[in-house]
Amino acid sequence: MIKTTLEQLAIFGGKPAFEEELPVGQVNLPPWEDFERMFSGIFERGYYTNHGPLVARLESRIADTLGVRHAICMTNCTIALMVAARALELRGEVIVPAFTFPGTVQALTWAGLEPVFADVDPHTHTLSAATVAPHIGPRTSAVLGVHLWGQPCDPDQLQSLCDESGLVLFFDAAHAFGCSHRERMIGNLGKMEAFSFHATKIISGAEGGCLTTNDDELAKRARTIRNFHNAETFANVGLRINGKMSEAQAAMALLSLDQYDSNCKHNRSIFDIYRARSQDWSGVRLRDFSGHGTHNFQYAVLETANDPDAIERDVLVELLRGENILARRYFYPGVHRLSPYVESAGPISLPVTEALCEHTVQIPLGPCVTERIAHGICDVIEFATGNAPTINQRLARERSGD
Ligand code: T4K
Repeated sequence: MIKTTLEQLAIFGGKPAFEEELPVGQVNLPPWEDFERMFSGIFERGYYTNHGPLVARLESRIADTLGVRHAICMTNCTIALMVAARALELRGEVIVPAFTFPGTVQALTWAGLEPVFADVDPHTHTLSAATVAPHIGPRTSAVLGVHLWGQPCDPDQLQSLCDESGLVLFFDAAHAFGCSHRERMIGNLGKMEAFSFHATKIISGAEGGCLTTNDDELAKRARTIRNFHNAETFANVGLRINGKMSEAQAAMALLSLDQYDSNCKHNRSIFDIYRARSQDWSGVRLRDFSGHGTHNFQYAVLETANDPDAIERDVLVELLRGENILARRYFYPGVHRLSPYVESAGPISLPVTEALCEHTVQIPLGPCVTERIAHGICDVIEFATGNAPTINQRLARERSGD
């Protein structure tokens, strides 16, 4: 039912627009028969982890898909980033955005490095050469860019800056499987890139991740660090860890790769509905990923306007969640505002990051969103944006108890 009065909104006592909760995140599952077939193979072989045949197959398929020399599967993207930092022999400070998932920065800290936060570009939401340059100092060893929402993080300009300054450039590509920078697939940029195969990503191993590189020596180092066991030693690396992917994770990720094209196609069709309908929303803008290169369309990201007549971001999130549309404030707060960084970073000025943390919201996009549901979500947003001042005021009044 299309809402026509404030009272019909669930936050004001109405019936939620959807009976089932609609999560953000992909949460694609393979058909049960395929899952059974894959897992019965694992049971028959009785070989569950330690670089088994499914992990080997997955690495080769990822390398082929991305056109990269090496794909090294890991237990998740956070561990992959830690392994990358050790394989690259980084020291001292690494420049990183605060507008990202905490895992990006935590990986650096666990690798014994000092993250230095740089602001992001307001148009791309990613680091740029201009935002990074002022933070380069004598202790800087690298820049870790994040291909946020699957958009390439200024690879050409950042690479030139890092080459001039003698810095290593590597990327967190957790969001970017199947995305490209013009003709070049992400996975081939910088020295190394780290992907996530978490359940909420376009390729899911339930948990999982991988590193990619075109550098043979780095690949050997990463493969060695990934396994604490002497049996898998390809390079002299010092400290090692258990970052191995299990056969169960690889089975899920292989099935997910089989579904990649159809999942992207579905994402694109829903994204197109959001894009068309968002033209009628005032004070809320959908980030458009349909510009350059290929894209996986796994996220739908809205930005609310900094305008008293526009719907406030937190009001929009509360309102949507009331309707069982589980919108999320990704990413809030910035990592610089989280422990342990908030205590150690000192005064820090990241005005674009701060603004984005106050104005971005993710809405559902994945297998649970059919075309009908997408239109239903748009109807709610259209009503909210069209009645923003009254909704803002009524909520403020109710909160103050007047
Ligand atoms: N770098 C970046 C830029 C990242 O975004 C991430 C992770 C990483 C690095 C680290 O990658 P990994 O080390 O995880 O491989 C979720 C994911 O846990 C996380 O992987 C992801 N990014 C982040 C953006 O989202 P949470 O803590 O917000 O997840 P959660 O449990 O609240 O789930 C989100 C929504 O999905 C909820 O509405 C529930 C739904 N959901 C979730 C799971 C796990 C399901 O419906 N089914 C599920 O199985 O972080």
